[in-house]
Amino acid sequence: MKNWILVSAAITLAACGGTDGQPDTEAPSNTLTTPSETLQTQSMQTEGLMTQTFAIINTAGVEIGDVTVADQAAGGVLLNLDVTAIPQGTHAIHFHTNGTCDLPNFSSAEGHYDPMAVNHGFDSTAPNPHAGDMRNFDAPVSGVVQTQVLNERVSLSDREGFAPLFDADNTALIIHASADDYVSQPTGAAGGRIACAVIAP
Ligand SMILES: [Cu+2]
Repeated sequence: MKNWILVSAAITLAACGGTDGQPDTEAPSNTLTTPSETLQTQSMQTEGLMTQTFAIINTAGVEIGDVTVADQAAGGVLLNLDVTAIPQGTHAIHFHTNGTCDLPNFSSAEGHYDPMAVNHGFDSTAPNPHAGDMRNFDAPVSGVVQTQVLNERVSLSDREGFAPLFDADNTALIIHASADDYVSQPTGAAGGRIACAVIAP
């Protein structure tokens, strides 16, 4: 009995599709799938914010934690930093240009991610800061750091108006030995590079 109802419904839809000149075989499926496809598209746009976690290594190549990068609805990304063995003190953290963490000094990541070619630092002369610039964080005696860092200028999902972290050569997250003074060009006098994460899809 159920089969009969389904078959008869299909025949009815096919007949409807044929009346406006469209092929009988395509019209019914279009009619049935269009509403759900529309809903899925809207859902993807609403939930288009990406979140991804990346491993962080030290200069010996040992994994010391990770960073979860999450697109924010208002724009930019929020970093959830979860690392160990960071020397006590204040440390600079930036996105750098190349998505590589070659040992032993991560110089392969090159300079700060700066697609707009502006000045480094929040306290420097405008236009500033680099897309990859972020506020320093503090490490306690234990070396265990669980903190959040905001970057209002970049995106994971290539959103218009925000520098894409996943560009042609991707990017790298670098933690430095010292604090960023937010003024010195082009690095903030942040010292050596002590940890690195490849930021790539
Ligand atoms: Cu840096």
